Amino acid sequence: MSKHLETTLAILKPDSVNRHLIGEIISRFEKAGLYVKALQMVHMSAKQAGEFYAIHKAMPFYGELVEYMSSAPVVVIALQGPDAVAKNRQILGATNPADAACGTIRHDFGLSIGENSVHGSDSVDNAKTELNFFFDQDFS
Ligand code: IDP
Ligand code: MG
Repeated sequence: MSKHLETTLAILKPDSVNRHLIGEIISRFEKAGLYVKALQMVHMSAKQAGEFYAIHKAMPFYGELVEYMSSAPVVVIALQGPDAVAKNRQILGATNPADAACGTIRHDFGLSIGENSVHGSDSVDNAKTELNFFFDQDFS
């Protein structure tokens, strides 16, 4: 099957920004053929972070996640490329850095299951919703 040009959302989480890994992580995306279409730095309020992660509201880690994601600025990026949604998830690796494959961002930089360096949309539909959360632009 041919590849689809897609746009997905990546968020460089506070642990990335605080450890000065912005450049290194964006470089990994660019080397993998995912291009930065839009980018902004945001310090989310707890309300915003709670809305963004509303899908996890019932999970035991929800409170911790919202507190963490609103603790410091993050870098929000619209990444575009062939099969960008799956590609981004592949480059990220498993949610828990301890389970992530060698060479993935979470393996190489993640500190814990919560502080796992980068968010990536998990489907084309969710990517659209998540991009709309931060950007006015239409990427389709
Ligand atoms: P994903 O980011 O790989 O899609 P999700 O299951 O959607 O993983 O969880 C969203 C985020 O919530 C994770 O990236 C991580 O930061 C946090 N998280 C997930 N599970 C746990 C946990 O068990 N403890 C603390 N934080 C968690
Ligand atoms: Mg997820």
